[in-house]
Amino acid sequence: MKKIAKWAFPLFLPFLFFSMIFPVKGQVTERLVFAPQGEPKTLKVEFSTLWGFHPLFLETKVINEDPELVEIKKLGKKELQINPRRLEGESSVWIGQFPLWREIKVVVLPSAKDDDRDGFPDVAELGSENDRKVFRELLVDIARSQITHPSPFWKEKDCGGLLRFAYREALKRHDETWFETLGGAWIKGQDITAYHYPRVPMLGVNLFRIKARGFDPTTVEEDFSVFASVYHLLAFNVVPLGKRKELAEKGDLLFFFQPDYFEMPYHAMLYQGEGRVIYHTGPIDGGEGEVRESTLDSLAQHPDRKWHPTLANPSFLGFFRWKILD
Ligand SMILES: [Ca+2]
Repeated sequence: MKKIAKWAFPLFLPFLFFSMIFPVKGQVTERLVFAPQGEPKTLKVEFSTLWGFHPLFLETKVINEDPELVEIKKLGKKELQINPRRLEGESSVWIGQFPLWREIKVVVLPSAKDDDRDGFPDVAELGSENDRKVFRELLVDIARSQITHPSPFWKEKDCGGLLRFAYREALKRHDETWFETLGGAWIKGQDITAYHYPRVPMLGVNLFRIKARGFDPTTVEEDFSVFASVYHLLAFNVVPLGKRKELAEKGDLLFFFQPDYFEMPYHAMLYQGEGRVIYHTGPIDGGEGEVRESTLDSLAQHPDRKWHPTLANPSFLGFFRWKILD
């Protein structure tokens, strides 16, 4: 008996020590279901030792497999808050205390809400003032960068093509890879926070609406497209602001309708703010044309009156705002 005690005692101490440090039991909810932008959920994380209490010293580790789907905040030692963002989808969150890991399946249901009835799902619109500001600045900066550093990835060289390109690029995450693919010199820009192309809530890569009807999640593939002509941009992707320049902000658009140019009767320009515009000329004399900057004042002096951005010109349809900004 004495002999046993002799070797058991030195073993018992480390056992006691480790049994207070490492968990043998971990309990968390297995599945959480959210609506997009729904209320965050707080959940208890219960890890316990052989003795039934919370392990000493060890921190609870969290691995979030898809931070674009949900955000996670630690609230003290035993609680987590899971907050759905804007995307719909499924992922896993792993909660661990060495050597135990527990998986929580997280499901964020799609949201077909279109409260402002503009045909765009509200989750794909830019809800925060800061995101709208960042998007407007990126849109203009990206369009302007095409004057000096045309991107090899911009293929559709016309006025609508410039707008679609700048719009798509502005919604991306602007990391180093992005700068490289854009080509040329670039000052590091900001990102919008709501989501990042190509993971646009409900729409994915089909950014532009091409059909007139209310938002229907079952017909997204038919109603939205990666391509939209200038007519489609005008008809389904923007809201009118009127013809007075005081109503327009950086990143808004100007549209013209000139039925004489029967192949391309609609023309669009991007408003840079402070009376300046930027646009692609469309094909000129058999060439592909170019990106140009101008001002509302000099357009108003254009020899062809149909380009005058004035109240009196019926070919000038006015200023317009992207629906995701409205
Ligand atoms: Ca909407």
